[in-house]
Amino acid sequence: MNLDSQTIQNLALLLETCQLEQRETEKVTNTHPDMDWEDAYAIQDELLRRKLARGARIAGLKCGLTSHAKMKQMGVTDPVFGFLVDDYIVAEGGEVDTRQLIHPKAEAEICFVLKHALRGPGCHIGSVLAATDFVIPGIEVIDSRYRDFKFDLKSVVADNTSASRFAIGGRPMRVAGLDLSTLGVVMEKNGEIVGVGAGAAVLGHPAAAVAMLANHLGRRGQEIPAGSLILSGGITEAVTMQAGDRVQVRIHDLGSVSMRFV
Ligand code: OOG
Ligand code: MG
Repeated sequence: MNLDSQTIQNLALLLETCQLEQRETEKVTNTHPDMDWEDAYAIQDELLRRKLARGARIAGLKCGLTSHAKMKQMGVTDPVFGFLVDDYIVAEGGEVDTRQLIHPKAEAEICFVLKHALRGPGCHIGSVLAATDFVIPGIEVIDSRYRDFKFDLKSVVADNTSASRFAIGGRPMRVAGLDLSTLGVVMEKNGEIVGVGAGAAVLGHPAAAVAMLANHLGRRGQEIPAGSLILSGGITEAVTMQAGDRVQVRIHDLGSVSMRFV
């Protein structure tokens, strides 16, 4: 670690204030070019600590930048991981208030709910499928606190991987008998198709993203608890949303989920 604990607390406070007041900031590596991965996740941990102290509950975990479409869109090379709290939950078909957000974008995701805990290192697609209760379609709304949605990997980790809202819905399905890599995904904005893809867009198989998350947490002495919801990462590019827009994600065999921006 290169940053002291006061600096980590200050940066978490800055990023959370930006989130709560819908303000953009410059990426934290501009002001702290020497920060390392541990510092980045320590800032994210401090953000979580602040939210939990105010009464928020963990609602899930997320993998980000797991598809080539997303990595290319954001100009980065590796997946990142973050958390979701209960304030971020949007009902299936529900409304997202854009006044609470800076510059939201929506993503189509395959989501996992675990029946057993997963503890890395050593997790692979097989361990994830064995621990999965069901998969279900999801929409993640990301809202980077960085100006113009521009960042590098450490900055986006510190900013909890742009997490801001999510909805799940459709038809929960057991994974036995499903081929998650060939599941077709269609994303529509206001009834027009804005993205198409398949599960394999995420690291060849979306369960690979969950395995990476378990291995990442394992290195930090943590696990994915039983019952967790995990967003495995956007299949297609993220799509900008404004008040008045409606987004719908349809996944083969898993039905659809939608939300409206007001
Ligand atoms: C980082 C978060 C990306 C995903 O599903 O790839 C993400 C960002 O692009 O702002 O959530
Ligand atoms: Mg996402």
